Amino acid sequence: MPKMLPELTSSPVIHRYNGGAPVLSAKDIPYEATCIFNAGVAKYQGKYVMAFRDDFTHTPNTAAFRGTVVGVAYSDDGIHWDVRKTPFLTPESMGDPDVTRVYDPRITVIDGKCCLCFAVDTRHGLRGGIALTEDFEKIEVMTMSVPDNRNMVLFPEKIGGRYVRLERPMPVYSRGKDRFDTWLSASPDLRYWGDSKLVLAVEDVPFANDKVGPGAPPIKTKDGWLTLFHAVHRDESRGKNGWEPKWAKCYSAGIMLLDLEDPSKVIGMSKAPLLAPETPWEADDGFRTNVIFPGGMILEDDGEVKIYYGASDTVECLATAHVDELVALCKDPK
Ligand code: M1P
Repeated sequence: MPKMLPELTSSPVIHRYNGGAPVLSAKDIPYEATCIFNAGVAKYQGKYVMAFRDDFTHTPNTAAFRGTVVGVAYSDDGIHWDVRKTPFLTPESMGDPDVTRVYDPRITVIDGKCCLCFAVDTRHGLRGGIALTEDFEKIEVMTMSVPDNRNMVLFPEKIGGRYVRLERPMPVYSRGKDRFDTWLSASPDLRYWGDSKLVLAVEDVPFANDKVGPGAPPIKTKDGWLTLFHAVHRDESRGKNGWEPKWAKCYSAGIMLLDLEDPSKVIGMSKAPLLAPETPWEADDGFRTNVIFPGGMILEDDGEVKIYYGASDTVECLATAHVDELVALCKDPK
């Protein structure tokens, strides 16, 4: 039986932009769109850039999705977005007939180069992809993992001379169904990955009983790599929560600090969620309610951290906190 938890709440250090109202949703998209969520966001070439997931269906409020694409939007302030007129990534644009879906993009700028991580469904399993792009029109795929693996995020600089990524492999036989942990791998060139190490296991997180996976690309602080993760709690008594007959999971965002030189070492972690589903967009309306899925984290010059997250697999929202308060949460032993 899954461990039962009281309803989760967000940390008091979190401020939701505009009371939690979305910064991007289907009404903003100039092509077919039903659910806009799980975006990656970065500052690139003087603007904020967002790559977002778009799941579309002809019939609102049903889970009968017809397809998924990744779109792109630009912003001067990280709040108001101009959406490019055509999608960026589609299954067809991946150039591999085995690919059926591409989604959940993350963006990391490394040495001025824009690196994307994304999940790829194929007819032979779920793969994690990493690609370079200069213009968010063309991509150069650097690597595709073996199945099943996804939720990859890249650190924004080489560590010990190597690129480093966090990832969430999905070992269904050996670990028990849907019990997945966060791992780390390193690469000399973004193509060849290895030296894999376990970083964070489900049982290390008091508010998860199902799986934990990487959120946004980490940001560097003097105390360590500040890192968001998604934490999933399953409770079969939850029943209908959204458009499906049953949805028993609750996704919240956790935060931890990883060692600057060896980021496989967790050196601090908040014992409570940073962001838990509370507002109507997060807990009441949408495809799968009770889902917070963080994918973007930007440190501003004044210490504000912008945190972008998908809410209820339906809209994209923004919350902020001060970097010192986030670090303090990770160091608090309570
Ligand atoms: O519906 C919640 C999430 O479900 C999937 O994630 P996971 O790998 O945890 O099963 C993904 O489709 C994710 O995008 C989605 O938010």
